[in-house]
Amino acid sequence: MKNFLWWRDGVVYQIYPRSFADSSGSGIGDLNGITAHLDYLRDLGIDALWLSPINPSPDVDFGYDVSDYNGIDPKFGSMQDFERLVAQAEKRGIRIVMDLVLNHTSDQHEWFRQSRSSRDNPYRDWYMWHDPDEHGKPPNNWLSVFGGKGWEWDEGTQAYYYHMFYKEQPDLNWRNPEVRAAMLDVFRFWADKGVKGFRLDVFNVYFKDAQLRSNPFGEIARRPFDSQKHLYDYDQPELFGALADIRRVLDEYDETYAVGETFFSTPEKAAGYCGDDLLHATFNFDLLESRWNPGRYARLIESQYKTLGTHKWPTQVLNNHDTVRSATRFGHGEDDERLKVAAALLLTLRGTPFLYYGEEIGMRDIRLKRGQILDPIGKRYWPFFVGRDGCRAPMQWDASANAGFGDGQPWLPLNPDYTRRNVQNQSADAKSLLNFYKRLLALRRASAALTRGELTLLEGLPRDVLGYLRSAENEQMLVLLNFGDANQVIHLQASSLGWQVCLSSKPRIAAEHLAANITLAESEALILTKA
Ligand code: ISL
Repeated sequence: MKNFLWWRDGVVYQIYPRSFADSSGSGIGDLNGITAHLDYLRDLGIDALWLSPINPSPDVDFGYDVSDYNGIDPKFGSMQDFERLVAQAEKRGIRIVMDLVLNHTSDQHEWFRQSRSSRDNPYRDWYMWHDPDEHGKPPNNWLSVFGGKGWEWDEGTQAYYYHMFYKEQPDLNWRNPEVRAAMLDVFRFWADKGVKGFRLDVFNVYFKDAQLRSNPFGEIARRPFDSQKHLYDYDQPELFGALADIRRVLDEYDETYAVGETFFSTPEKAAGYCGDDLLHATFNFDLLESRWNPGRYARLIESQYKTLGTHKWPTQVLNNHDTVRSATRFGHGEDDERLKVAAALLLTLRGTPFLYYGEEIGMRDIRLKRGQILDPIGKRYWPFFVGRDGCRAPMQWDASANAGFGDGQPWLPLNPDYTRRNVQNQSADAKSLLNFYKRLLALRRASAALTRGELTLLEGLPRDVLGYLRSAENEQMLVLLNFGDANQVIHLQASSLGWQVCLSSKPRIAAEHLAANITLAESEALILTKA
């Protein structure tokens, strides 16, 4: 395809490094494990790997509490291992996207150790410190989104510091120019190593209300631990300047991308953070949060278009490391047919698709007993919320001991279905979900229409069917997705005859010409092209 722009036309695959492949026998996945599987990823047909954080971390939040932005955690390997991964990936046309967690550091980061050591330490103002009021109380009522109070009392210096997440994750003071300069250096450090993209963890909460106003209570809790309406602890105007600074640094490098994770924001605000001098894109969790309902998806597609316009580029996500896997949400028992429809949706919509390791083989969440839970929010809020371990189980490579993940006892239990559901089995089975992903990815890669084409929803389809046209550069693709469990007859307008089969999740003859009436099988994903 001409003018291939990786972050627009390509596909990103998220790896949770602890869980992908363990080369050392420690029970924890590592960088050399990833490097060893690069051929698999190339053959799958992806363009970039987003690695959940690999910086040194005490792992209170499994890497999302960073104690050194410019290092590699020894449990994942060395800087040489990382450099080798970047080089080996590049050889296979795969770029590396780093996850930067810049809203907060670990309380073990040297900056915070300094900051809390005394009130006149040069790093004091790098974090959000506040004196107690005359009753000894913190400045406002802000809660941590992981439960409990947001302000933590520091005995040593007799002051509070703010943490939006765990108390071991103190928030940085982004209003301090030294902090901003240090953050820009982090981008430079990794871009100089050949990293081609950055995923910015909760970037829209970097700045909080300058007046530290209290948040209103009374919202219906999204989870048992969040009863506050977050009004003043995110989406502040200063953010735009900080994003523009970041973009200027990225633009000093070749095709270097930034995708931001918004938190508690609106799609309109998320779109406002994208632009030629801001972020390239922000995550859209519409698909991930939606029910299995074609009408709902149609409305989401329309509203994405409306909020982003033609210039800003969408992202499409069905899975990540914080959410119950799509196979668990949508799968019918062991059957993967619906997951093929979901895959076709993800990979034929307008926008950059993000896959999550194991999605391509339909990995289901693991179910843990209370005593096995490792995610602190799961431990704290069980049984109302069991935490996020379920979607973080070791990758299922084959049917051998530990599913081929590694020799050591894996840090989280394997899904017992690994003896059947694994990469090796699915590679050998032409009808598997894995082979469907591969065919879809190959088709998408070769098609300007499926990547950068315009999207037009089809009207007048049966209620269970979602259909849309993608068109670009004299190429047209028609996507028909049957979300239901019964056959559906689709009547194509006479003017749009001449379609032939390009790809189907059901047995069909490739290049078969279709008549005006097409019968879609139950849970069929069908992609047609103009002959
Ligand atoms: O995982 C969640 C709760 O179930 C989300 O609300 C999550 O806290 C939110 O999407 C922000 O997530 C990001 O930042 C967190 C980290 O724990 C998540 O893993 C990360 O994706 C704090 O750094």
